[in-house]
Amino acid sequence: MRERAHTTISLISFTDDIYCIGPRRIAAQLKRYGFQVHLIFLRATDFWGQTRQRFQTHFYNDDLPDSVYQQLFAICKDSAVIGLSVWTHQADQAALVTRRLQRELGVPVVWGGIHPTSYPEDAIKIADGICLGEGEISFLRVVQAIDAGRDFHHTPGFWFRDGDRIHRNPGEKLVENLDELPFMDFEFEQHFVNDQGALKRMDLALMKKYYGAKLWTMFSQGCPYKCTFCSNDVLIGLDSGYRKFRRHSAAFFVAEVNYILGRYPHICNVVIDDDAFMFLPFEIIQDFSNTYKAGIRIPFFVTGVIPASVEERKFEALIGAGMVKLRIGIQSGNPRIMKEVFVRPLHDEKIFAGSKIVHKHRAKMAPVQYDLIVDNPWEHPEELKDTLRLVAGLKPPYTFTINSLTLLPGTTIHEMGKEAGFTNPDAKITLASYVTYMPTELNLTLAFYNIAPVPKFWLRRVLKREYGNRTVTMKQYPFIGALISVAGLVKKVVHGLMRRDVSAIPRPLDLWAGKLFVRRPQTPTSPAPPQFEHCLPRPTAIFSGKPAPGKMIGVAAGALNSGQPAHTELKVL
Ligand code: B12
Ligand code: SF4
Repeated sequence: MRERAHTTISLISFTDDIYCIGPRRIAAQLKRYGFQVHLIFLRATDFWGQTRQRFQTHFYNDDLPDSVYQQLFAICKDSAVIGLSVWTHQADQAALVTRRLQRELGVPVVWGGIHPTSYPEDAIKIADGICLGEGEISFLRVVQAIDAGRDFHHTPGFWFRDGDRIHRNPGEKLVENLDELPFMDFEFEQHFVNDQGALKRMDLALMKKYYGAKLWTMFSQGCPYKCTFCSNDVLIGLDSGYRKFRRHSAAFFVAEVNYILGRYPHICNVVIDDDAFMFLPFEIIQDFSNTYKAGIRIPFFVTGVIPASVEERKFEALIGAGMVKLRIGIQSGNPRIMKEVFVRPLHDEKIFAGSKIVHKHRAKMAPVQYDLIVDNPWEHPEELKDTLRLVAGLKPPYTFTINSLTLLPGTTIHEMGKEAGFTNPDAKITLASYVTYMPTELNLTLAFYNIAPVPKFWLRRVLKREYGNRTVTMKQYPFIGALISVAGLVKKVVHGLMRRDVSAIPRPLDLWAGKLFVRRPQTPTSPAPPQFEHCLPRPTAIFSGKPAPGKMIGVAAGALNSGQPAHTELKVL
């Protein structure tokens, strides 16, 4: 490994939070090989931004003010390549930023993330190159080639535009053992955040404001299913290896979380956002639980619970280790929709079993969060009533996330929608496409369960009533919808706090809630165990400009687990 303290890469994220597991991993990987990385959170939102978003029904892909562009150019000006991490609802903004960067700086601007992976033919029209699938290895190869002055257009895992030609290179091999990756980059000295219209260098105060109190991470990647609406459908189409479980060891997971907790004393919840965590074999979950309990001791939330994977002994092991919340994907209670439209098994008996286990442990657990999908153009209201029947049979306490079905380009359901005439090429995908469901009587009755079980007389009335052909033709009640959303949110927050779960609370209020209700124990300040020392972030220079070879330069490196920056010296080769 050669030190290359002088070559800089800028990475830009468009998410409104700054959790960003993918960009942080890519940044850490490049730093590991001695490159300087600027990580820029271009669209981070503060408390008011998040609050507005919850109640907004229209989102606009507005451009950035010119002052932000000037700051962005100043940060990126010495970069050898600029990488943007793009999701589908961010694609228009990413296109505007890409064009400005290309015009102003004249360096390759590449896209990675789920959008270019799902919709490469569209993305390559704008970006100079796109990364399909995971980028830790392939992007490193591109950067190394650019740095060495070699041709990078044939790098596996990437497509590149080269004049009129497009090089569609084969895929890169997936990283089998996730422990080979470095810890996520949490060294904020070279991170920048859009703080209400000004790009500022990150510091602890800004980290608190935009990251908040929950650490968003993953233990495993992969899912055995291939639901037609999910991005896994795209990934598995790209490489069947995405179906396979790949994971960290429990020891790696604990060492990485402790490295982050050591730097950020305000974090008080861990969110494990795997696709299918509960599908891991019991022995692995047990080892995870024992290692977590011994090493971390703060509450955690598991999001990836597919009903088929519900097993009491797995739940019990995790609850014993500090799991305070879980999220189960139901999606629909109708067998035809599940089988023919979503292509996903319906295991209602497992859902009921899961709800019973959580009910049994309700003194330790926040209400279980179930995911549902509505506004499905293939679903007749009579079929949506099956979802209502299923929900009515669940044991409280619970909450629901009701998503509006979004036909994402690249997925099988998008193709099905095209054939059925349900897609509109002119309609933009924005955040509202997912979160703003139609306030119809059936949807609102489902949403009411967020507050309390629906009274029997109302349930009987709704189940008996004829709603015509398609859900979207039902009468709408937007005001009642807003009231139900607010009441549901209040319930989520209050119940969560009682169980030391701050996941429903917007940043930075979660910090205060965490201080009062979670009271995180002291994190050991020892460095990572010897077997993971190589995963710790490498020191990075925080100067701009090119030092002469052979010169010793001062660098700030996050002092491992001390929460303080330390100074070491790095020789420029
Ligand atoms: C964690 C997560 C969240 C978290 C954290 C978000 C964050 N800022 O990181 C939260 C809960 C906040 C979230 C919210 C939402 N999410 Co989300 N989320 C995920 C999840 C489960 C994991 C993402 C992740 O970190 N993966 C692990 C990393 C390692 O992979 P990665 O990010 O893809 O990055 C790799 C590659 O893509 C590539 N790469 C990424 N960036 C770059 C950049 C460059 C330059 C290069 C070269 C490579 C590269 O290399 C990376 C490392 O291998 C994914 C599903 C999934 N399994 O990926 C959905 C997913 C990203 N979410 C999705 C959606 C739709 C949403 C919501 C709209 C849901 C909703 N109903 O509200 C919101 C949007 C929030 C907002 N306001 O914008 C969709 C996006 C679909 C799409 N086509 O855009 C996904 C794919 C789930 C799905 N439906 O299939 N989400
Ligand atoms: S089970 Fe969940 S993560 Fe897996 S393919 Fe289906 S929606 Fe995606």
